[in-house]
Amino acid sequence: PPATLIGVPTDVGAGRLGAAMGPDALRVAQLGPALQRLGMDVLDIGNLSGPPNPRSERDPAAEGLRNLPECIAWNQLAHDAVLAQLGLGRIPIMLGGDHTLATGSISAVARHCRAVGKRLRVLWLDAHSDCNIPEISPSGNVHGIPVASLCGLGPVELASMSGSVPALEAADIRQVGQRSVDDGEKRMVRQLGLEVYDMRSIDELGMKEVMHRVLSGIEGEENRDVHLHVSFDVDFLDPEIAPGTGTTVRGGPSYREAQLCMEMIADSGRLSSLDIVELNPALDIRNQTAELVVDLVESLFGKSTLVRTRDRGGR
Ligand code: DIR
Ligand code: MN
Ligand code: MN
Ligand code: MN
Repeated sequence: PPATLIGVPTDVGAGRLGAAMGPDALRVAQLGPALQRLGMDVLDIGNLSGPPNPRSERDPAAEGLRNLPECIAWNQLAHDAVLAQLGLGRIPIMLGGDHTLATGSISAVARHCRAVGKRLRVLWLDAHSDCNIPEISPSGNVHGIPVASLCGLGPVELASMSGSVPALEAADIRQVGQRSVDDGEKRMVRQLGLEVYDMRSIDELGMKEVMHRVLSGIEGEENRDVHLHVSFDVDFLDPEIAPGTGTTVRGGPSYREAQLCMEMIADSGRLSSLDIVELNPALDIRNQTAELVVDLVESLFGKSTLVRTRDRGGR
């Protein structure tokens, strides 16, 4: 399938500076050529150009959400770029940039699905739940609210970006890997009815069973009308293997668990759009996190050690 790399160099939604350098770190780590080696047609359209970050990370938290106008502008740019690529029949791959951009990208995906009659499933791979709203956010950072925005809550400019509020139903989302959820956010997870496979679920069930559940109802011929979007926050990964991100939380998926997660998504055959977010080269060690992400994204697009049959033993 043809894919398009879209650089979204923004850190206006994050508490720390540096995620704006993420797109170039992924290019230095050879994301495009790696996907081409898998036989994919890959086009890199470069970076979107949006408003700069008006504040330093030492500024005190503003009233309400930090940099909201800039976040809205970046999301609109991401939305428009993703919608255009989907219209061309290509898989948009967002090179972030902080996680605020997912409101724009997924709003475009939701709009596209509505237009062409596809069902949407979103996998949210993240140490966090990202369903804060302005009233409960302890940080005021917009990268902590995209799930709530997509579910119709919070600033209307973000909540309405898909052309309909809410952009999607909480039932369309599956979250995997959570281990840091703010107090008010815990209530929001329940209120929205989000299906969350936190680290305890992964410990108890194993990554294989978690991914089996998360992908249920989208695999097979009868589900060819499903558009699967993966929103991959790099802090999903254990910080021992992925230090290059702004809000690390210990106790995340290991290298092998992350590989299995990606391989099982690839096996579903439904992956149709992707966000890679929160990579922060200023915090990385010799680009190792970017290189790890490229390795995992290769698996996400079907790289595997052996040629495997459709019947994946034990399922
Ligand atoms: C925190 C951190 N819950 C917040 N969120 C992050 O700022 O709302 N999400 N880092 O990925
Ligand atoms: Mn996130
Ligand atoms: Mn996160
Ligand atoms: Mn089954």
